[in-house]
Amino acid sequence: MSTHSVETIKSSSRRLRGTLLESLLDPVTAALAEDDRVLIKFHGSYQQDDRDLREERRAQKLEPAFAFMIRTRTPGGVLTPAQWLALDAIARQFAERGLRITTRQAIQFHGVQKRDLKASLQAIHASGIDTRSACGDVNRNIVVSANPLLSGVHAKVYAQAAALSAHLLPNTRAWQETWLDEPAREDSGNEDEPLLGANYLPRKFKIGFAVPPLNDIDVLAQDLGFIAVLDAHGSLRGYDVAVGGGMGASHGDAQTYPRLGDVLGFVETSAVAAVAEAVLTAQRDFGDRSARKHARLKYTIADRGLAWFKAEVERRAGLRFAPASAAAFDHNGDRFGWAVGARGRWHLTLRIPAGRVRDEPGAAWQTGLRELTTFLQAPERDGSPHLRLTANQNLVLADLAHRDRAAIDALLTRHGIDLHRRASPLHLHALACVALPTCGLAMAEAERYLPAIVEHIEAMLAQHGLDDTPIHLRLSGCPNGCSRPYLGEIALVGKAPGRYNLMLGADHRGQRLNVLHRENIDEAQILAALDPLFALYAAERGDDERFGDFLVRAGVVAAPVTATDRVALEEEIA
Ligand code: SRM
Ligand code: SF4
Repeated sequence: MSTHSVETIKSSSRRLRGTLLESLLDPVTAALAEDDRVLIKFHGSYQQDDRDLREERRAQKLEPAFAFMIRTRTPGGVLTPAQWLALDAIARQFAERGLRITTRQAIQFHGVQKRDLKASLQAIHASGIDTRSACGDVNRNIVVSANPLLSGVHAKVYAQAAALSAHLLPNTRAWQETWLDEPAREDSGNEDEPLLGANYLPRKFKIGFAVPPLNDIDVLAQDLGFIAVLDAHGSLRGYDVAVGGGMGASHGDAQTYPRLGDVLGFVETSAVAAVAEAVLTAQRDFGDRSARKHARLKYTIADRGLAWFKAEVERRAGLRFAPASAAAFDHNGDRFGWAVGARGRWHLTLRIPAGRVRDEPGAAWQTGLRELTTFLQAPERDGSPHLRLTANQNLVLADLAHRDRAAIDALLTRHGIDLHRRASPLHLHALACVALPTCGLAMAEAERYLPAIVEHIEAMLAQHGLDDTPIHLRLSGCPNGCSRPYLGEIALVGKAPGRYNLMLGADHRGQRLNVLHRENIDEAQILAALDPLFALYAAERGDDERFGDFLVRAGVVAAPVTATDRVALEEEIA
């Protein structure tokens, strides 16, 4: 079996250093040397080019308008107000499109010039955040249920996730030497990597922690998911462990597909690190390093069998899984507006369309949130007000006093950023990946198309008297699935400019994938396909029956394999 070129680049990189330092200093081009483009991902950055300008630059015989995306490692998306203000300042000084909250609770900056990369990363580091392993063949930013309503348990789960994120970081000091100018040490370029291995993982690896009944992180879309299990008193008892979730697929390639995680069983909280190490190292050793499209854990499990994988994890972790408790999820969206938490502290979930924090006519997202975070860190605030990015690209203001609510509401209204009070349920829950102009893999618009398509579908829902009906809509510019589209009740997956695959029938709990309904259709065809389905739904839906569930019950779409089916399968093999 041949080794993929990325494996060769990793192995000859001196633990992810490559020639990055030389590339950064090369004044002739705004780009990096080819191999360094692969390596910089492990440092939390991507070389991109502005696709809106590609043709123009080509006509002018100029190199593409290269610039860099930077992504933070912010486990659970928790930020202090001071950190938000620091990131906001970096966005204004070095980036082009404000701040972008991602579907993995990170912040991305776009449009950073090569000459500003080092200063940007140093400023991020100075705020107490890093970008290590935010991209690349490593464990990525760990996602955690963001809604702090269940704050006692949530705090414990978050602490465990943050510790695991640190534990699974590579040992290489390439990041510190490249960006912080730290001097090389004796073992530099040859650091021991007992967990990740000298060639790191075969592919990206993603971990998430969910606290039922919330599934706001889509735990079954993670390579490794920990689902909190509470005892009768509401205390954290341990976790059900799910493995092998993933969204990515390629059009026209049946060998690639989205897959929901399989639940292996229950473990106590003390076993989290051992289980994570066992799953990660099993994938390190058995993942397919010859074909990157076939290298995720989901394919390792599909190829070798779930029973084999479970036994392998048990052997490596030195434990036996207990039967899973299969806690029920009720929702994979966010809860918007004010909510009071366990200690009588208040939390406000704001809607940020596609996670983009940038001033727009009528909605001063960036300025408003800057003022708000300045308010949160004022000395007269009590408690520990902070921010939590959600995996649905939204923002929670957490741990606030009741008396501060009115001032916060007024501030949000003044800046026109109180969408959580005004937007339709469709709009509130819609997700869109970045896509054009920065994503090199985009086949169609997503983030920039979101406002228009939401407006069209809202109008159609209103015609059918469904304006207040929550329906989860997800848009991706290509089948890689960065907005987790295959878990949308309605999803549009980019195929070509202006053309999408229409996927229908996921549940709203993140436990059932949708299925392809119409292929490669334009906006008029999308709306024409949805109109009769909304009419049918309005006429025949059961009490509280959700759109995705209705479509499956009514036989409009075939029921795909569900998480419950998988639990039955797991019982069969146990
Ligand atoms: Fe993603 C690649 C953006 C979450 C699956 N993703 C990309 C790249 C880096 C494009 C590239 O490789 O050149 C995109 C950069 C666009 C840009 O201009 O910023 C990109 N992915 C994103 C973000 C920013 C989407 C968003 O709108 O929020 C999310 C950043 C997450 C983070 O903070 O770490 C993002 N990507 C996801 C998710 C959702 C999740 O993790 O919950 C998925 C599906 C889950 C999964 O991994 O299976 C996802 N991204 C992919 C894939 C397909 C992987 C696969 O197994 O096939 C690619 C392409 C690849 O890896 O080859 C990709
Ligand atoms: Fe880019 Fe495709 Fe991911 Fe959208 S889904 S950000 S288009 S890779």
